[in-house]
Amino acid sequence: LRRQLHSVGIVGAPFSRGQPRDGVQRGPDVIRGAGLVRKLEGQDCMVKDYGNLIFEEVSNDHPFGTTKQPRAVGLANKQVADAVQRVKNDGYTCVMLGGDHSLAIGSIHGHAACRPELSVVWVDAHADINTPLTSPTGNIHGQPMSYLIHELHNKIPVMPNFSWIQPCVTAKDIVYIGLRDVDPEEHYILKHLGIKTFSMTEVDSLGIARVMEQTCDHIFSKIKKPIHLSYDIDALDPSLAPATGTPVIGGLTYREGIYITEYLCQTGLLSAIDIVEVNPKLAKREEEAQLTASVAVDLVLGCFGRVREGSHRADYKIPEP
Ligand code: 5AB
Ligand code: MN
Ligand code: MN
Ligand code: MN
Repeated sequence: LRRQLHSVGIVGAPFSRGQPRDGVQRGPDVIRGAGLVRKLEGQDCMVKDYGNLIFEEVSNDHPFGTTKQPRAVGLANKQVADAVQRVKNDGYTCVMLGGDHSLAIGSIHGHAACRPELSVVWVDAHADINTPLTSPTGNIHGQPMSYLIHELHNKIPVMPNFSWIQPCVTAKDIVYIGLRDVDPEEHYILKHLGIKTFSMTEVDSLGIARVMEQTCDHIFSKIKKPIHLSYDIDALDPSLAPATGTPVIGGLTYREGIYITEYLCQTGLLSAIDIVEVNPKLAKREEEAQLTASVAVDLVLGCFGRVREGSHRADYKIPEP
């Protein structure tokens, strides 16, 4: 088996203002601390770590309607978009380590600036497609997709520090996997736009292998577009990923979670990846934080050629006595 070589550009986004819980800004450092770079290099990836972005405090960031901290979220996402664009222009597959899931706004926006024809695979317990006007919480981490979809453009109010955001994906180029906690308004939006979804019910009925076949049939129906994989760690069952802000029982198993990454890797079209919502501060014990971070690392490794059958270098020879 010949192993493909990958070049990986890592951007840390230590940001938490898209939701109320402290600690998710430590995600990038705990994921690195679980050996991300060393393990990627150990599977022959060429890795450049661009370090963490530095986000300024935003004062007087009062709610816009019910939407919380719009100025901080808008500004941070502009920085993420610029960083992702740079990583793509440097020729790497981009890995954005969050931080909360509001950061997908910037990550997908920056990616789309370099790859205008992309598809999005969103792996999450939640659909994160509330508009500012449907959101039951006002937390922007439950809204990122709504800002990015052309078909929702006329439903989005203009918010402070959001004016740079232009919709850049089409409803038919999006697939959801792992859904099990969708707000009624979000469910309407998903059905109304005809977005392809594989909730946990479909994962149960089809099995993850057929879910991934059908995912790729859907996103590659016409041309082979680059893939943006946005992976919320809460897609996984809370027994595997307890250190996260909005855990939901009944999630993906470790094997299903990893299978998604292995399958997308072998398409050769993975172009940018988000790993978000790892919050070590919400672990009940240190082991829970470690477990969540190490599972996050395994997801990234799966995206870059790790296969469970094992692998070897193309030039390997059995030593002779
Ligand atoms: B996450 C909820 N739908 O809009 C909302 O973790 C939860 O990035 C959003 O998927 C969960 O606040 C956001 C109730
Ligand atoms: Mn989620
Ligand atoms: Mn999410
Ligand atoms: Mn969450």
